[in-house]
Amino acid sequence: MDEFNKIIKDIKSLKIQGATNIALNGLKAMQLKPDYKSIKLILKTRPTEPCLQNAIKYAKEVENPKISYNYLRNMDKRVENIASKLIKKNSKIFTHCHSSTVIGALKLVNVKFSVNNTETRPLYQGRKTANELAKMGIKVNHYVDSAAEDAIKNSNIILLGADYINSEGNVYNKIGSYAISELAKKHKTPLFIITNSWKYSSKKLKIENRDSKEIWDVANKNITIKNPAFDIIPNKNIKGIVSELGVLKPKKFVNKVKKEYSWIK
Ligand code: RUB
Repeated sequence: MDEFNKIIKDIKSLKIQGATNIALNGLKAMQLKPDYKSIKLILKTRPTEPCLQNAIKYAKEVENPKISYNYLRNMDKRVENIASKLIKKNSKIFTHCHSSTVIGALKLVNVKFSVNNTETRPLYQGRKTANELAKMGIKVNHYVDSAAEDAIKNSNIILLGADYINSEGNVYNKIGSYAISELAKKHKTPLFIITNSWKYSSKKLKIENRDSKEIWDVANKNITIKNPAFDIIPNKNIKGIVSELGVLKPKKFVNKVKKEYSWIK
């Protein structure tokens, strides 16, 4: 299999996952095959990913995927730097799934803290998060998804990534994020979204429904497996969106993105 098709396959299977990594690898694929049909194929890999869509749009505008790639990486470095400052000594941080931006921010924190995280069924991206943090010497308490309330009760801040932020400032992230945000509200635990602003889109994107086999390869006509990849965190459950534009309330974030990046539709 050539390198282009391997990237496509790895994004589709979630070997490459997380909005930022999907966009960066999408740009690598675009560099290999910049023709119209190949770009269409790249965009189709994960339909609920504005970061990929915006990164490709920018690459087309500047006629160079590498420039877009570097822009996105630098933007994420700025986000991580700002987010790392939210963490106080002995913080107990809750996170879900695997966000490279959240992990990048935690890498920069130089006070002691611990992490509570959920395994993230069906594909266990939470294990990836736990392993990466543990390798950095960070103590992790790892929970099944249904123990999210316990994990949140034992946390004093919640950091989640984002896949898509819509024009109301509602945030689409890995399935389970909505329930987490409701628990955050119930326990008065501040929830921050750590993200670059290319996750924004004013378009109405559908939530991707993934292969049922990821959950259970069962053959029974009376059982239908539902496998939505994401759900929606309402803006009112979000304390702040931390991006390269600063720490902002969701609606202010949207207004600022519209001003800074008028080409993002
Ligand atoms: C990953 C996920 C991450 C966001 C942000 O879902 O929900 O929180 O994509 O990631 P999936 P990042 O595993 O289905 O891709 O901060 O790396 O952009």
